[in-house]
Amino acid sequence: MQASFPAVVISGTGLYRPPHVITNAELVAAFNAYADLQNAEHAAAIAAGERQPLTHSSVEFIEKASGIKQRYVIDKAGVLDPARMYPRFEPRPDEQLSLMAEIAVDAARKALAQAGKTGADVDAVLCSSANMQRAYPAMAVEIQQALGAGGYGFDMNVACSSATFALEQAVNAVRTGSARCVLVVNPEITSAHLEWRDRDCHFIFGDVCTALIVERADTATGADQWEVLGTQLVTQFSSNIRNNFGFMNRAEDRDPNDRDLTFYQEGRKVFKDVVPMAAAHIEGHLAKLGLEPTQMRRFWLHQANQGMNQFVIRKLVGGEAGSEIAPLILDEYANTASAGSIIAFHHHRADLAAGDTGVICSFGAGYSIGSVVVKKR
Ligand code: CO8
Repeated sequence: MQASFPAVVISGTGLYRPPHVITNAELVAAFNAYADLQNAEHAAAIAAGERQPLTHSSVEFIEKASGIKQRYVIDKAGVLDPARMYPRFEPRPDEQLSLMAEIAVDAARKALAQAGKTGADVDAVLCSSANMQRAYPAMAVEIQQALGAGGYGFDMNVACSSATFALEQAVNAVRTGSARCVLVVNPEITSAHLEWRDRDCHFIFGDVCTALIVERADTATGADQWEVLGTQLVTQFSSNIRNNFGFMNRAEDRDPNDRDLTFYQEGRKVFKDVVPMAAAHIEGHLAKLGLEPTQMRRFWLHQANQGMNQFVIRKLVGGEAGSEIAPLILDEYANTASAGSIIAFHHHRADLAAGDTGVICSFGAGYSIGSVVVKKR
């Protein structure tokens, strides 16, 4: 006999958007100033053929290769300082809310307001992000306390798939009764893991935080409810997107500036791998639910690269990324790791009608792909 589970809905989303914008022109100017400084400092070694000069970046390349036009960041001055090239965050005392929890609480309050709930209604908090500010105590537990939530909280990391993987945990927790109302937050302070001094990737990421409320349909009172019809996750090991930063670095006598201690990738290989994997994953998931890609009103896809989404959506439905069927937000936000597909869902769902269906889908390091099929109630 098959167990019957209660219907589960996403009843609210929230977005924290940092106060500062860095345009591609500003980014490239800072990178080129940094490259000139480096080349001047190492002029003798370059002249002796012992070192390669750094080459300038270009706005045209960035827009053509990625579709990114700007990004939001929490600290702009540190990133654009050619003598620094990474953000500057003040350390906070243990008694003060940490930066990651602060942006998570901001996004969470907006999602709660949309769902017509307060922190006291929440009985599980999943803080799921590509990077955690500290090892412990869990960020989720700090966020739980700040919101006055009950139950339990834990952190998760599945890189750019952190949000969809957390959504599955949240849906299952509500379905099986271990929680009634779950807050999923994805604080992505990607500016701190990006190597802004590397021309190949300095344009990729932006900071943001998204939040989602997942609850039983019979407790939901918000005006905008999305029933979760199904979730499907897959992982397959690859080192093509990697960051070796970790708690053992000190014991390894590593230089904190070693290149592999921030984000690095084989971008071309990733691009080639993701398109067939993501399209097949979505198709397979929909088939299990007895649905066809062409029946979907919308695909809220991971936001890393315009061309990548173009290929995925053409393969699935013959449509265009950037159109109504697969909205793009990366021109404005850049790649915000796990938050990208959730930002797309946050900004681009109001025009759908009751009964309309769509797919939220992430693609990330791991590799990892997570899809969540939803239906407007
Ligand atoms: N300015 C000017 N020129 C540049 C610059 C720059 N900033 N950077 C590189 N170039 C030059 C290169 O030196 C190269 O020159 P040459 O041809 O003379 O050697 C030329 O431009 C082309 O360089 P690339 O081959 O590196 O450029 P690409 O066209 O591949 O574009 C991208 C680079 C945009 C990074 C692209 O590879 C990409 O987006 N790849 C997809 C991976 C991705 O999106 N990563 C983002 C982070 S990870 C993530 O979000 C998850 C992704 C999916 C995971 C998969 C799950 C299954």
